[in-house]
Amino acid sequence: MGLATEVRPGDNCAVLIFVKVASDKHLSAEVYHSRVQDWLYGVRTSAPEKNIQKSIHDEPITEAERLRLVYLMITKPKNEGGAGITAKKGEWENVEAIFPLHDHNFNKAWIKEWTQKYFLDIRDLSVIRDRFGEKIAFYFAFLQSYLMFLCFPAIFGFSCWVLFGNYSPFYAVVNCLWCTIFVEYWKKQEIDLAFQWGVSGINKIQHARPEFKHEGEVKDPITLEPIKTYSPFKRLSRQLLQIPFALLAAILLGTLICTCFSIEIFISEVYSGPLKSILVFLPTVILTVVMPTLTTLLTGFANRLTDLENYETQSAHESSLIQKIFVLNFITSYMPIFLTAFVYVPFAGVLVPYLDIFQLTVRPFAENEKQMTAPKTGFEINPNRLKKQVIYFTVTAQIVNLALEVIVPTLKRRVMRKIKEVKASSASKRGSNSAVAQPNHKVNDLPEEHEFLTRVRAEAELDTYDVTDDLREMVVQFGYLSLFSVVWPLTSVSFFINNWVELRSDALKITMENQRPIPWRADSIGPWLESLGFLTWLGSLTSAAIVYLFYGDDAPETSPGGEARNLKGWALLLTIIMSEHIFLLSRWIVRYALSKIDSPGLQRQRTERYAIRRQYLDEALGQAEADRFAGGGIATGEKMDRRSLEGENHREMSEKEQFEGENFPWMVVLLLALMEDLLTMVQKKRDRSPSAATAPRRRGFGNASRLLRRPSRWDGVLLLGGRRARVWLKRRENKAVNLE
Ligand SMILES: [Ca+2]
Repeated sequence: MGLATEVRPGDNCAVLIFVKVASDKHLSAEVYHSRVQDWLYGVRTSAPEKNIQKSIHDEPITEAERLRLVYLMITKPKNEGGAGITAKKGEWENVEAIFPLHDHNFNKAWIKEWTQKYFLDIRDLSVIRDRFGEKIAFYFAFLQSYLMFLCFPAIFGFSCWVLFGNYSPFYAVVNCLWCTIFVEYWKKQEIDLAFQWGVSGINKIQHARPEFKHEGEVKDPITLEPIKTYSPFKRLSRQLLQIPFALLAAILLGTLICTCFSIEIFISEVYSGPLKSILVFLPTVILTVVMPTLTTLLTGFANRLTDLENYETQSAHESSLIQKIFVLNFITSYMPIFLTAFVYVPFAGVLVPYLDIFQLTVRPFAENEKQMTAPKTGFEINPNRLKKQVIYFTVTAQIVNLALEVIVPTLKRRVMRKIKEVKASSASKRGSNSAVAQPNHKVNDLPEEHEFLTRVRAEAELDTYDVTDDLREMVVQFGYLSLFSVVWPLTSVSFFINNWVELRSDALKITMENQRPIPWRADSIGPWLESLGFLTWLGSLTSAAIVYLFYGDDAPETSPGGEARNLKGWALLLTIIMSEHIFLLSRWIVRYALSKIDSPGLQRQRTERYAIRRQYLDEALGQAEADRFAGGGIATGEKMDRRSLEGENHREMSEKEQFEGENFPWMVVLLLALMEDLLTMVQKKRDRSPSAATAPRRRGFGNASRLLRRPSRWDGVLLLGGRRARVWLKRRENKAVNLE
């Protein structure tokens, strides 16, 4: 395979196998091969240099590229030229993990640099890209853009909070608009970064899933290679299982949340017996114990379901899993607030008396009946509950998350290491009579290797890093901003501070808490973009509903004041629908406005395309003619929007549009003349240099042949040769055009 290996003992009877590429030449060949593949799949606009050495010299191999290719060499199936090692699966189940090693000097410098600056710029991002791959770089780019975008709502939210208080309609409108602008901006930014990093359309290069089970094999009609197939109907029927899965998750999690919720209300607002101060924490305890267990269970179930769907490629598998994870997170994160806002506050007066069922459970604690029954007439809804809950989720929960993410794993690791040291020392004390005693590395290691090996053994103990978790965290957080921040406008201030820390703590997490991740490539943040769009849309509905329900709590005559008896269903519905339509309209406007803005990635793309056109035309027509064609007509077709970036179709379309119109006979003449010019020039050129014959010929016809795709009325004309066309035109006595 071209890989060199070294073997050393690891901890716990494990073996460490160090792998590297046997020679620089081999690595260059692999990198070159991958770059050519990128070009063939249209990921790169220009082909790499013919000479391998020169190509590598002009565009040095990044560390991410090298690590990724080595990883692929180890894991690719044997028929694709890899070693076919699949960790923990099949005949390789004894392989625990395959991971690259951290570059500690770089990590230290990197973290130090970050602590000294406030915001990251594009250069910092490209450093991440070169080290950890585009997939992780996209996460940091997203987090960075999100952080920058939070500046405005943080300031605006603060002033709104001071001036208008909570539930301000003005804040709701601006916030909703701001979320829309952010999502649309990020969509554009994502495309732009993909171009700058040369990964646009990377999804076309798929990595096969080793776990994929095929049903049959067919031959590809073009390449004649065997393709493994799986019945799409079977997959669809399994994908449909997602619906009962989502329902099941909603019911399970919903029941849990509802139960805890009602217990909490019962205890805090109805019950007045003994132990009240302790019992108040009961729902929190139930939630913290049962919720993670249930979530883990359901996530495992989602994993199994996605495995069952049996996708051919890694990316399809991943995006299907992400959709399920989003559904789970949506329920666990937002359901409590939804319940408070849309069930408890409007309907509590109706529902609370039914909470009497909990009397049975608290009966042993109560001294007399009076303490357990609700004072039905005097019951009052606690309007602060919603605000308290939002504050809990946007401040407390964020801090807890941060602690769970960074501090707890560090402590855990420290404790584990301590335990291991104690064990090892006691084992060595017991001496040689203990057969299972660990081999003492300190004795066996070569002195010059000892430090390095200790480091590697420590890294082998670490967890693997999954960027999906971090992205999920941010998307869920964005959801609170878009859905509920109208309840408490300071939400974005809290998020701004949290994310500033998050940006650094996540960098720290990758470098210290986890094994170095495989630097995968990606051209976006994946299906999370759709989740963001969905949350923004939903935000336009919930914000409107919340404002309608709660605005002007101080003046009950003018608003429904959040109580069921004052609610008018039709008015609520109208508010929501109006707000949604305004949202759709403003999203359209934002999209249109953003499509007019140029960006560095697009410029680079355009420059590259122009250079390619120039090169071809130069070869075909010579300097002067190339000047004429390379700019001119074609460039007007290059309006930069999403469509044109996603394919070449747009240019063709706009060229077609150019030839539409009443004066088409004139156009025909011009084009036929042009074609003939080209033909003669190509002919001359071919006579002079036989080697350049094929390329210019194809290129020379390029412009004209596209016209052939026009409707049938053109065919008659174009089938004629140049001379006969002239005769035909003369017959029509079109004297206005001078053909000679
Ligand atoms: Ca994080």
